[in-house]
Amino acid sequence: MNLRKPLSTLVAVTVFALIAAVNSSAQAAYQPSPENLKARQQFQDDKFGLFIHWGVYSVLGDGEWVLHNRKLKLHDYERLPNFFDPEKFDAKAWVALAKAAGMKYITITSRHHDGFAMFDTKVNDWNIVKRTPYGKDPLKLLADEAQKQGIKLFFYYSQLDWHHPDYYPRGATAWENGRPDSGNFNSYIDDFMNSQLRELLTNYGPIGGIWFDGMWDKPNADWHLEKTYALIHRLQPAALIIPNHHQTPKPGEDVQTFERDLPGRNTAGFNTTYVSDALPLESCNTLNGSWGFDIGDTKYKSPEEVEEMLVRAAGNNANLLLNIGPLPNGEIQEEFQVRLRAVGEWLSRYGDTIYGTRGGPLAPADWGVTTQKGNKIYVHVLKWNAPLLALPPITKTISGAQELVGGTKVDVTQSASGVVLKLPLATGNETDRVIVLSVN
Ligand code: FHN
Repeated sequence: MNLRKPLSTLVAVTVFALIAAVNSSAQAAYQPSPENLKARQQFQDDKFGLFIHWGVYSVLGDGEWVLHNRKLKLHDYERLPNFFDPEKFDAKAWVALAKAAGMKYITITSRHHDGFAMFDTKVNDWNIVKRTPYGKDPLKLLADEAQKQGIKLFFYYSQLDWHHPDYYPRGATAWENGRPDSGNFNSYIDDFMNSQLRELLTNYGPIGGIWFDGMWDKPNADWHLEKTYALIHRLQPAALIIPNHHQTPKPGEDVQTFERDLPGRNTAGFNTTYVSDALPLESCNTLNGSWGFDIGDTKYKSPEEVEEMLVRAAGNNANLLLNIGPLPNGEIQEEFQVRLRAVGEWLSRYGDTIYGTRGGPLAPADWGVTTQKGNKIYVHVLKWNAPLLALPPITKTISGAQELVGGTKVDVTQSASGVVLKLPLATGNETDRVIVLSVN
């Protein structure tokens, strides 16, 4: 008898079960406040957010990693803020654009891996107010405007820092950029980073939360997460902690996020395949191919592609956080605006099947996904041209089925072995044919 396969399978299953148990007990040790739990639900209802990568790197039009990718010395990079003068920045227009796109929250880089603060920090002078001719705090303007227009604002915060001397020992992305070969990592976190976070959680009104990134640079370091997370939850109990560390969720975290992937897929190669069944989920992606402004990137996704991403995210019980990189002068380029508005127009018709829903009863598949809300199941047919669609069994009894658009009745047969829908003819240009099932 060949014992090898069953044994290795057994080992894998046991290891997986152990990891899952450790994760869920770690999460269980953290008791979110009632405000936090409410904010999580609201976050899940919101479904669609605007991600913004904007910093002094935008001046070079070569993405937010330009400092690292060109292996620049810090004293050269430090010239950049002198050219950053976003005189066209209009917080009102940015927030209005997000709203026109049907987005319910904005997540903006308060600082990226270059460590440059896009806000008025008093902790050091490597920031927009002290170093640029602009001299103002765009995050404050944005926070006030977001508050006014009723949309939530989250701050992306890079834990990785290519500029601060105390980010030492350096991590996987280190290169010789002119920093001293010494530094105090504990002080970097406790004195510097936590003080900046305190500013972000104190000076900008109620914020949606903090979106962390960069821990993957030093995965084995002690990041004092407990202390940082407690600080955030103490200052604003409803603020959500969303860590992009690509690992299984840790105590104190409120949302599990996936970069350029639907939950559990890991086509990107750096995401975990573990998917929390307790936390809200989010998947982020770019509207072209870049996060920060890249002058040569014209790989814009069409509105239909974005709509499909959003629908597939919702069917996977996740939000979509869609990124744009504004220009250094503060404008959002026309190509982004046109696409975002088109998605918003589509959402004005299809939004009911997305906002406020949770992943539906059927596993997402190539043909499409399901979402659900109250006594409705929304069958989102994304890729299926045959007249009949056979689905796995649905436990609830279906009392009626109709097309979302037009309301035409749809023939449905339900049995213990599954559900068959007689689909309306595709017109050829619909992103998503939605069949609404009424269930008891
Ligand atoms: O290195 C960053 C990258 O620049 C960008 O901010 C993305 C957004 O999810 N996250 C990092 C890589 O994981």
